[in-house]
Amino acid sequence: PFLTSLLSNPTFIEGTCWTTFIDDTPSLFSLIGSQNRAQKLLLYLGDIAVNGSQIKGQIGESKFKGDIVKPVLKDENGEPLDITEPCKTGWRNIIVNEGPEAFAKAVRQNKGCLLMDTTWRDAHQSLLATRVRTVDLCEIAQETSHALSNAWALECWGGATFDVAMRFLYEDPWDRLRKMRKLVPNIPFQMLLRGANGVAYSSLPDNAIYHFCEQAKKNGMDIFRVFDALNDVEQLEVGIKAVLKAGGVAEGALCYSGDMLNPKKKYNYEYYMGLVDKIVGMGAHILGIKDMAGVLKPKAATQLVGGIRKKYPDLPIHIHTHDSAGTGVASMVACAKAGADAVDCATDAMSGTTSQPSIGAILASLEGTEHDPGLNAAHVRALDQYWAQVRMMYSPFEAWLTGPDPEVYEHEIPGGQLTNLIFQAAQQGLGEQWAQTKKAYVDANRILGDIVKVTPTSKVVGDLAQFMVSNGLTYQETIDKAEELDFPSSVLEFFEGLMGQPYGGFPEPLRTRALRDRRKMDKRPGLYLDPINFDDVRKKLKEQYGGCSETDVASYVMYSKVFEDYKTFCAKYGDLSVLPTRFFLNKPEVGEEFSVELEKGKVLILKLLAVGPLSEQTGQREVFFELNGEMRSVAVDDQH
Ligand code: 3PY
Ligand code: ZN
Repeated sequence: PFLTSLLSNPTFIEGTCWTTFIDDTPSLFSLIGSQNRAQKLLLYLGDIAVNGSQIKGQIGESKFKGDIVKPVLKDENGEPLDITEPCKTGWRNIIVNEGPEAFAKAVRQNKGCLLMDTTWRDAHQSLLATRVRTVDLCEIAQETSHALSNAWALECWGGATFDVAMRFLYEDPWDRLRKMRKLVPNIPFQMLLRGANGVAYSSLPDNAIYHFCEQAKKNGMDIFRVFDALNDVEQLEVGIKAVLKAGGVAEGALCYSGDMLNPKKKYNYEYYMGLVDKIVGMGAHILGIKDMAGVLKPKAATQLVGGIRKKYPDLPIHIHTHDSAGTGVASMVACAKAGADAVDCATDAMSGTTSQPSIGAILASLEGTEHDPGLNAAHVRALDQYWAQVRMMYSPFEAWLTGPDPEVYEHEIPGGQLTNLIFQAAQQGLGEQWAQTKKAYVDANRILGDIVKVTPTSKVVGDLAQFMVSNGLTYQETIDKAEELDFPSSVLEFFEGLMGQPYGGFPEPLRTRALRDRRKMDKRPGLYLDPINFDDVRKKLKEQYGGCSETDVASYVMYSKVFEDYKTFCAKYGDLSVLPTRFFLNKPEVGEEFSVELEKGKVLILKLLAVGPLSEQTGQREVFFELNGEMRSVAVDDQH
């Protein structure tokens, strides 16, 4: 290819080239680069053609096979809206031009209750195992920038999306953030930060959290919802301080658990109000209430939001919930009426059950009231037409939940985890075991001291529940035999104190019995960890990969092994984020033509021609493609 490129170069043909010609003509190499990329892409497509998709968690093929039809936004005269450029008006302008405090002030002055759309993060994390890819977000980004221009924010990053992007989708999460930002300059972006855990599952050194927030802010993030899975304020403070230092909008969130109106439950109104005081004292710009399991009923919501509003008239309040029990819309409407400034919801096709409540239903419920969110319902519906198709495309990751789970008030399993556990039970064909797991989850939570359950502590409870079911252990037996049992590692890490300190302390003597001679930390874990030496990390990555960006450094610090595996995958298959999802997840039909835009203006027209016979000697098959009109082939190991 290099020779072809050289021989067809006009300067070379003219004969006017001189000795620096090769150095001065980088396009020669870019051609080789794209030829290489094309070959790597064919290798991936060939692999799928022979072996099927290898994406973890995928069951079968997509139910949606055609091309996605893009919606058309119409103006008030029914004419198509010009969306060739992203919309320029929106709440982000205040954050960018005047800063976080001005944003907090402005949203307090706003009359209606604003909406945050979680479709780009929590909705797909809760319904589709976090598998929605960057291309599918970017494809609707420009329309979204217009349709949701008056939204509080798009929740689009952080939580599980960070590691899943690299781990299962072979994408760079930072690249996703930059691409989305370019297409949506007007709506604030919000992310989920797990306090001192960053976007990981246990604590990191403090300087890792500071570095991460600085990079997130620089690459386009605006609002950081910071929580700690045990509501441990010291852990929470690490995250809030890091966001403030980075110049972001800090939304300090309390995690709502149990039922504060039930006197038998551990977490009551006074407990939550105490947390609010501490969060405000840390300098958070916004107060978040994070109802991760969807157990905040309307009456409790009214009292809690009302109480906070009365005590802190200038504090913006933002509520997050899940619709697991089907009460999400009623609760969010109650929050709006009680004085919340913003509530969370998701596009209809990606809402309900373990996801957020429906945006359409909340809009209709608040329409014409003093809490009207100020969005164009027709435009919101237009976006939903797109998402209905995308959801079908990701059908291989569905847990096929059929309706609300009224038992959520008992087991308190967070939305995302509930889907995961159902998915696992269904995959193993263990319908009856699912009921057992839910019951064991309740027992496991009691054994651990009725803790707040959300990533990562929800995993501790889930792991203990599955451990009890698979070993046939009752509540009492688990406690009595603690000294002999080999508890799951997450349970031991929790007992060690690696996830912070639970409210009311660890259950004793269980903790001591389970830990045996392992350490016990009674202060926040960050105080025991050595700071990251960033220069060492930069040097290591440069040596290993010939170069590294500051966001690579942040990825490596958060998830070293996942980052290395991702780089190994890219070295083999290239950057697959440009491949349409249909062909990322499914084998192309023989003879069907499709295109992939490697980068702006570099489009490959592809066609699968045939899959060759199995070679007994090599165990491989040759797969034939047409690439921009030329025949190409790749040899693929047959894994059957
Ligand atoms: C996460 O931590 O990813 C969550 O969504 C918790 O609710
Ligand atoms: Zn959530």
